[in-house]
Amino acid sequence: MWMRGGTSKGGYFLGGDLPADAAERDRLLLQVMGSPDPRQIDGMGGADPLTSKVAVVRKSERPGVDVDYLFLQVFVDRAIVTDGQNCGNILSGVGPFAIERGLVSARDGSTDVRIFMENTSQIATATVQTPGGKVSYRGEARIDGVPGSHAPVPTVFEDTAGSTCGALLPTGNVVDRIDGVDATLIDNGMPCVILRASDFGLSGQEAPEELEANAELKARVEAIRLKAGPMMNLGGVREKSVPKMTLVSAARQGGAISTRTFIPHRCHKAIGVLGAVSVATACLLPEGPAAEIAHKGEGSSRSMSIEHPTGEFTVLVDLGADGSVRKAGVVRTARKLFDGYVF
Ligand code: NQM
Repeated sequence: MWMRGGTSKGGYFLGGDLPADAAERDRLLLQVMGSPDPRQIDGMGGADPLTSKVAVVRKSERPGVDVDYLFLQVFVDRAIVTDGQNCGNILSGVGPFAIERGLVSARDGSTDVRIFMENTSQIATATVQTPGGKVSYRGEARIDGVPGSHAPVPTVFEDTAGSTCGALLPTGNVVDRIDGVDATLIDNGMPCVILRASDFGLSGQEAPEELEANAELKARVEAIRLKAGPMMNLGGVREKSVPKMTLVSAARQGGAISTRTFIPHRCHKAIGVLGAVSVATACLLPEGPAAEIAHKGEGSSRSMSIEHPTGEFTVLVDLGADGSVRKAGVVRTARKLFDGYVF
């Protein structure tokens, strides 16, 4: 099934329909997407990392969990398929897909789907609109980066700290200095390196195309990323899609902060879901490139609006008594686009 999940798009497969052997599965998925090729002309991929994504879903045998979801990023111009990152946007289609395929029975009204995210061994709960026991994609929810309105898929994440890096702040520091610039190395669901846009001579309001055309900037950011990877317990990251590199500046639209994110080589048109959760968390640290300019709000439940190139992304965070983020909630939408065979 091909679905839009949040601001991303990809193929959703039942685990049993794909080869059990990972190398064989990856070879097949490269062919399905048409990779490696910058245009992905011979496959289903949309020539952008955000449209070259795969969800592998199966019924879960874990207690209290409905389905297991493995996310795979199929690189566009390289023959790489990686499970080294999670994806909260593609996650938004997993609940609807699981119901459509009969892995979860829907109730009349809305149905909570508990999803084990295999990439990070964590659980998300997504609420799918199911009037009359059938998935409905129609609704009034709007998310920036997607035209029109659709049924909301509210999703809650708990205990995402250190999802891939083992700790929220894998170096134990709130700020590290790499290549002469301050960086917050953080993982609250997605390994991210938070940098000041101004340290690269940028306003932070540049369009993604302008940033992608800036070869000197990309080389500097990649050099920092290659050093940050091992510091974040990710090992060598030359062939990995993490960490993501987020350049922050002061919010311009009344939000908490403004962002431009390299994921890691193309610049995101918006921001990833767990990427946004990690940035929101960085805003609430005692110091660092994000915390020093963020509008942090007040109280134990906060709405953090993360501005990005095509609008904003609101992350609702619940804080524990020590001020750390315990729970994060987001609203996404998803849409079934196509169901059939891919040759
Ligand atoms: O951070 C893009 C996306 C993502 C990932 C990326 C995502 C997340 O927008 O949870 O959603 O950073 O690779 O789909």
